Amino acid sequence: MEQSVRIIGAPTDYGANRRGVDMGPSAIRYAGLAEQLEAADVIPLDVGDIDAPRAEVCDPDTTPPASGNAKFLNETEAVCRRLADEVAATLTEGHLPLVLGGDHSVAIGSVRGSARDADIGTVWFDAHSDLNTPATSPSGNVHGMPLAALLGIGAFDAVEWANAPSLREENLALVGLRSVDEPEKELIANSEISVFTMSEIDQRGITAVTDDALAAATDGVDALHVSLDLDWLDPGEAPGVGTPVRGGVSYREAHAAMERVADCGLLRSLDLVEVNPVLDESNETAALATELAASALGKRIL
Ligand code: Z70
Ligand code: MN
Ligand code: MN
Ligand code: MN
Repeated sequence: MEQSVRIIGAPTDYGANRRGVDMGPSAIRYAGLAEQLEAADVIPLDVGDIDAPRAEVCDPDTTPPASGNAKFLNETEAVCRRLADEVAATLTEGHLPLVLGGDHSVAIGSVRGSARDADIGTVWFDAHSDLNTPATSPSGNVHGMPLAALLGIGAFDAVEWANAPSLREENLALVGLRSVDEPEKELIANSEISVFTMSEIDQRGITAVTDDALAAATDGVDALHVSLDLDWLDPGEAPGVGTPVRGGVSYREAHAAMERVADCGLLRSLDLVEVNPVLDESNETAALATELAASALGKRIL
């Protein structure tokens, strides 16, 4: 039976410090997502975008978390609740959810939705570790916090809408790190999270590193969620992202990693986030996102 993929747009930008990632879903569709998925022999279904409020009509101040700063947290909660329901319903109906961000805070919803009826592991392809809490965040931007939210760290302890209680640190792997804040380093050192920096990719190669990340994430679970922040790639390949960081993976490394994701055979749900068409060149970052989704879903050269 052919795999069907349901495209779910989550057009948020208030989790990031730059405007424009709310246009990610449109840009990724316009770049030819449906055609790329067909080339991967999957059936594309599109439910459009979930409701997300415009930043202009929102108040960045939220009911303060226990301590610290988390801008637009009320809006983030509303969108992530909707997205988790949509992702869970998509899986119940037998389709693979493909979530288009939006800023990376939407992954709180997609991971929670994917984890609702299965034990999952997660591989996070990102320049950043996204493990800040409202108390440690240098920016107050929630797109730097989704993993702390899902793991229930700091002010996110026992916050029902944000936590994925079945996601174990041991089944979380971060790949491609090169911008990690000091409190995040400390948190990682005291955790069971598997981390693979750009240095390790340089030394061991993308295939060996990705295979180790997949092995850790899928050990003892049923299925895999992959969250792909396009700032994982080098800005030379992917200029259209909210927070470019030099020294990222190349076009070929990114495809090689996504091909390993497909080969592992356990992919349950996928995010493509942080595409910023305002900063892009001829929509090339969105186009790259469609290609990488196709590779993760099994598209091959021959
Ligand atoms: C920084 C913070 C971040 C994405 C930037 C940056 C986090 N660690 N995440 N871009 N996708 O503000 O927490
Ligand atoms: Mn991120
Ligand atoms: Mn279980
Ligand atoms: Mn990032």
